[in-house]
Amino acid sequence: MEKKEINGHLHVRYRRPELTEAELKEKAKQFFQEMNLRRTVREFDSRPVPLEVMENIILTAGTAPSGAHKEPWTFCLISDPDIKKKIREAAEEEERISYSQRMPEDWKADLKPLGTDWEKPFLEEAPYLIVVFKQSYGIQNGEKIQHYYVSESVGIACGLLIAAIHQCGLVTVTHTPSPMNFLSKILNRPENEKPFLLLPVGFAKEETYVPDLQRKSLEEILVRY
Ligand code: IYR
Repeated sequence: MEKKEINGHLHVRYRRPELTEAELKEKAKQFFQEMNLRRTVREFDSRPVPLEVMENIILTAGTAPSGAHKEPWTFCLISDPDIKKKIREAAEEEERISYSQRMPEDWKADLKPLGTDWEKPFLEEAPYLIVVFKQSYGIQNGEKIQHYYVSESVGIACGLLIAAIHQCGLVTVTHTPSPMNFLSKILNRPENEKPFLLLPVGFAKEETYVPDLQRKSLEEILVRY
């Protein structure tokens, strides 16, 4: 590998394949069409997923860019039915209060088309749960180390995680029970880690229906200068 010292730090030569214009257009279109098939799914099949697949999905999430390359994330992978049960029970307890007392009527009206409620059977039915934690700071040799743009970095990592889940034919739902501190307790996470996102992962149930949603058009999301 070609290496070079720049400002006293070793750098490695970086190259990407040179594509023709036609190949470039085709690749961009294909990737969009594939990602456009992604849907949030809340119903899971009991078919198991190999652990190796989950490990590669998490490795993919870990390729995300992060502030000063501090990689301020921890991914907890749960297959233990007892832990899944504990998480479901705690999440449903919070959600029951949210739906009955905390969420304003407007919010509940916005969720009507999605058909969500306080019940979260998917937290036990999916073969795996991934709980993503953001590290507000790091710990190295017992010393605190500064992390930067933590939510942005972990948010991007979750985007890659979701893309990786989708491209191997699996499904997920980005679940954010609120408040989420019960996850730190159940999973016994250290003080520097805060729960960020909970994602059940598995195959979609054989006959699954998702809301008939439309995405915004290019003209609605793109401003040309
Ligand atoms: N956290 C709740 C409510 C909820 C909120 C939004 I915004 C959603 O897009 C979906 C659900 C729940 O998980 O049901």
